[in-house]
Amino acid sequence: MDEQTSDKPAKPEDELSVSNVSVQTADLEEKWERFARKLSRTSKSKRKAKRNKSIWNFQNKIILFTVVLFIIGVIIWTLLWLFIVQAENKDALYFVGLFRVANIEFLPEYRHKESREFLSVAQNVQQVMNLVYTKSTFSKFYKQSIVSDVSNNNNGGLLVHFWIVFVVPQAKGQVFCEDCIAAILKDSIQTSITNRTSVGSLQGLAVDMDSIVLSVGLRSDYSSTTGAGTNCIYDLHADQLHQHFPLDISTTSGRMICYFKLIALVGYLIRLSVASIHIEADNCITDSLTIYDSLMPIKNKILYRICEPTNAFLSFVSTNNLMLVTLKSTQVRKVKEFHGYFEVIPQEKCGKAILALGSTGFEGRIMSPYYPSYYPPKCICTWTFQTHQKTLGIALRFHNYTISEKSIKGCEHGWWKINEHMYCGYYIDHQTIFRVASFMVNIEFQCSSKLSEQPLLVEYGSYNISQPCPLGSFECHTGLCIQRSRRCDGINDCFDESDELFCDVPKQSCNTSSLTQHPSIFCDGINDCEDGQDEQYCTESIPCTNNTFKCSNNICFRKQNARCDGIIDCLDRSDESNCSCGSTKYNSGHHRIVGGSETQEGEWPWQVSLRFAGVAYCGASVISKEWLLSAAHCFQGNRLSDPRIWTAHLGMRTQGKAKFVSTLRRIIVHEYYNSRNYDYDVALLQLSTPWLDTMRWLIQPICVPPTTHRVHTGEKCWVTGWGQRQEADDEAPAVLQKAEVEIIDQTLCHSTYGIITARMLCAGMMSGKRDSCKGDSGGPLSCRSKGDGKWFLTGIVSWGYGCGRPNFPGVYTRVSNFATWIHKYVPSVF
Ligand code: 4AZ
Repeated sequence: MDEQTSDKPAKPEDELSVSNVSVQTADLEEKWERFARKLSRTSKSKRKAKRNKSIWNFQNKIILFTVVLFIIGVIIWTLLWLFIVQAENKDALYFVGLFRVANIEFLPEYRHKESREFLSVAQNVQQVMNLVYTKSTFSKFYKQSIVSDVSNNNNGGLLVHFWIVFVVPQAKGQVFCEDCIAAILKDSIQTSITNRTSVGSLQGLAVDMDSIVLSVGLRSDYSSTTGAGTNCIYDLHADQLHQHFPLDISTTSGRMICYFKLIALVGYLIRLSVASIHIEADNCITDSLTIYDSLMPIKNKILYRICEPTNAFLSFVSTNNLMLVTLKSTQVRKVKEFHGYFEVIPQEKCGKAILALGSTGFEGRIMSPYYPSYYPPKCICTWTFQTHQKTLGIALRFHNYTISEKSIKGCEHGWWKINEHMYCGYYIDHQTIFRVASFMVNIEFQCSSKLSEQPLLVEYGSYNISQPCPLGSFECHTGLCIQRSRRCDGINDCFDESDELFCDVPKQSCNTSSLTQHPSIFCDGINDCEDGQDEQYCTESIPCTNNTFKCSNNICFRKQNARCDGIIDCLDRSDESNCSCGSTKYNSGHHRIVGGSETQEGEWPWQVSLRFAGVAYCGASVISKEWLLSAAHCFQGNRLSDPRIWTAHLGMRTQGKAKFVSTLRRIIVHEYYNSRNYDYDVALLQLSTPWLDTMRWLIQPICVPPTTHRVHTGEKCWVTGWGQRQEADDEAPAVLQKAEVEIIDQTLCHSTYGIITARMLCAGMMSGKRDSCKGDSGGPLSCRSKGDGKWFLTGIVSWGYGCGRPNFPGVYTRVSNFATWIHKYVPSVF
């Protein structure tokens, strides 16, 4: 290479020097030739040396060195990124948990993380955990255990909170289940049979097996609680009984993540009271307040989560002398704040022996533990009742709660053992009475939910076993006693409509006073009175004439165009409600096809298809620019309740051709939804993006019926959806289907199905054929008002026995029952 370089024309200065010599005289030629050869040799070696010198000069050396250094840097960085950064960020799995160590006494020094005592006990536990996991099947992936808290507790010894970190290749992440990691710990504990306690030896540590709780943790929680991830972490020790320790936080910008660790005196509990909270309402996706029954954010120890702003006063009680409250907000745009306090309270024993005095009537109250606070899980209460006479039984009046016989499925909201019979409890929106025909009653109540539950209030008293309700009264299915005259009067006095079932009785004889007492039967389109006077003066003659407008409360207004003129004439605003809903450019009356048929574009502009993870799963109805109404059962389950996985497809006839698609911002499932019998099967969905006015030809809201809205047996309505066309048909149609169905008599439906609550209505054909089916759930049952032709969302597809089977009509959520509930979240709808 060097040689070659030397034969090439050299630099211009060298050439110049040789040509200068070549123009000398001829006698000197020989000398010159020798000299020239010598010179050439010398100049060649000189050039070679010079060139070598020019390559290895200082400047080049620096450049070369920098390049080499750069290449080495790139290689090291790539290796680092591949082996360390990637492993840490993407594949680190964090588990957070706790256990009780029975053979170490708590020292006050353990409160200080830098103290020798804390470091010593933490190291001891960490070494034990290292031994356990390095010997386990996951040893290859085990990285470390970190003890984050050591506290005293009401069961004695130490409560140790820890993190376990694994570094796992992405493909193997799935095998790391919480139960597997906890099982390794539990399996390592040597318990002796003679001991008969749950405490065993874990490498010398006396660990209480029953105390072990472990769940997957978040990286953000790990770095915040073990490192310097947040500066908002407080250890708050409370040692004064019943003193209110304020807890207030407010932030206006940035990302907020705060941890309040509340620790009470040993033997006592913590009660957290929430006075107000202002956070984003989106199912705890961006903002949340979480209350844990531990000092670390352990998912399995969550007592309650608040996901929306509230000014309602709520309080929660721990099961031990500690509690963790976390307040998180990932995007603080508006002011986020929390106001409340915590206090130390004594533990309460629940239950007692009660002698029911008096002959009949309610005379005392029993309550859930720590009433009126939400009661914590793991409660057991026992009450024993005795009446004075064997002819008297015990009556229990449950407030907003009911009990019914336990099925094979477990109870979600508490189970009750009453004189050896088992019942499950359910929260509902009215009171119920349960009677036990025995003068001696033993009641055991056990909490069955993992979360804290709404406080329970039960009145008790004795009743006459041979005649539970006073003479002349009717006993509702809810156990309530109502005057016999209130039976079949069109008003749901029993709360479960049992007073309005089997009413195929002669019509009432009405007088002026009965009409004024029950205004809803007046001018409702049904002849309730034998002489028909309740429907007599409703349209043409005085007091309501063609020239007047009839408000919902049956008061007529002397104005012809009172409806939707922007001026409120009726006291109940009924002249200005439902003004921009329930109209379509189509009249479905012209498209009736027996057994279901394809719809036209824009025919059902409120119909929505809900897709879960991209797959059509349920239906819904548009009720405003940003709200939809659907069925609660569509959102039952961990993933199904996450609004981020759903998309709503609006203005669509053929699947995949939606005019407008939006993700969901929020899912509000009715708080009393009962997954056992589909009671309260309703959910409100808020769109992330409201649909625009420009889409109104294909998207329109349907009217939500007011509470007073009555459905009439035999009335024709339409059910629509992309659900299965037949029970056995797995394939769903691409084009929206419609079927005309009729409202079935509630008594008939009740006789068929047994449990038809006041929140349900039946529609279909008793002969079968026309019905909703799987996939239609959450979609609308649309009924057209005879008066103004507007469409009302009378029902929501809920359940049924099969599809289109004779005598088994579809069961729908009775929407008019939820008008107030809807109004609470969507005031603009009415
Ligand atoms: C369902 O599984 C379903 N025939 C919906 C409606 C009916 C039955 C089942 C009523 O979504």
